[in-house]
This record gives sequence, structure tokens and C-alpha cells, in this order.
Amino acid sequence: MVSDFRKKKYSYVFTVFFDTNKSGTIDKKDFDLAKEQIAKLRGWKSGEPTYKILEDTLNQLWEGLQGADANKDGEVSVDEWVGVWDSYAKNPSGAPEWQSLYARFVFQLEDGSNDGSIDGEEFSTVLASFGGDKAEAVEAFKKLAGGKSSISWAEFEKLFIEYFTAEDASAPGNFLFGKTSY
Ligand SMILES: [Ca+2]
Ligand SMILES: [Ca+2]
Ligand SMILES: [Ca+2]
Repeated sequence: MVSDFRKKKYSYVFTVFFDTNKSGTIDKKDFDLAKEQIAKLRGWKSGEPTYKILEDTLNQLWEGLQGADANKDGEVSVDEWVGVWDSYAKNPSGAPEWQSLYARFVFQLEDGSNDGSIDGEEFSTVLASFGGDKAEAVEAFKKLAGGKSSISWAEFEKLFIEYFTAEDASAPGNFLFGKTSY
């Protein structure tokens, strides 16, 4: 049984970051659109190595995510999505590879300066590019980082697990996707 709180968190990531064309389900088209959005944000052009890495990573994520398509209709519905993250919450270390790939992908995407840590500006810029509220993301980062100016990959990794597993509304990981309340 998935609690309402976790369901809201999972659904938020579904709607804002995965269902990029807002069709109500996730399929390959969402990944193609995400690729264009991210490439535009970073100024990466088709044919450049950075663009190729982005493309390969998104393809790997989509490939992995298809394991969530329980009824094999080529799309991942909200219910199917909630199901995979509920399984993740039960055993994060035994989760399918794409879920940890996704954590690394978000970290690297947000670390725009590529210095191994994410600061509030980097965080809020990326979240706003996906349609999130920038001011809210700045506030969320403060809670996420516990008052520090940046977070490392080791910290991010723990916060990522916390986002998808925590039932406690005050856990810092809840702020990982730039929202201050659910
Ligand atoms: Ca979609
Ligand atoms: Ca499906
Ligand atoms: Ca950085």
C-alpha cells in the first residue's frame, strides 16, 4: 500500500520531469522532448559529444523504464510509475539499474559547473527549465542542503533515496525536486 504522501511525490516527478509533453503517460516522445529541452538549456548541439552523451543516457533511461510498463502497451501510466517507485522504496539498493542511473543523471545535469557539487542557483535553474517555480526551488534547496551552500554527490545520493522512501514530511530529501510541500 503506497501512502498518499509518497504517491504525491512520485506523481510530481512523473508529471513535471517525465511526462514532458503532458499527455498523461510516459513514452519515447517524452524523452525526445526532454532531450531538446536539456540541450537548449545547456546550449548543446546535435553532433556534439555532450549531446550524444545526453542522448545515450536518455535512451538508457527509457529502455530501463520500459520494465515499468506492466501491461506492455508501450506507455508508462501513473499507476505503473507509482508501482515501480513503491518497489524501489521497499529495497532501494536492489532497484533496477535505471533508477540509480536516473539519480546520477539528475545530479550531473544540475551540476552545471561540473565541480562535483550542486548549489542553489544550479539547482533552481534546472528545475525551472522543466517548468518548476524558480523561487520555490530556491527555498526547497535551503531545506534540502540544511543551510549549506552546496550538496555533494554522496549527499545527493542519500537525499534521492530519501525522496522516494520517506514518509516523514520533514525529511530533507522531500525537497529534492524543488517543491517545498506536497
Ligand atoms: Ca507523455
Ligand atoms: Ca503501460
Ligand atoms: Ca556545481
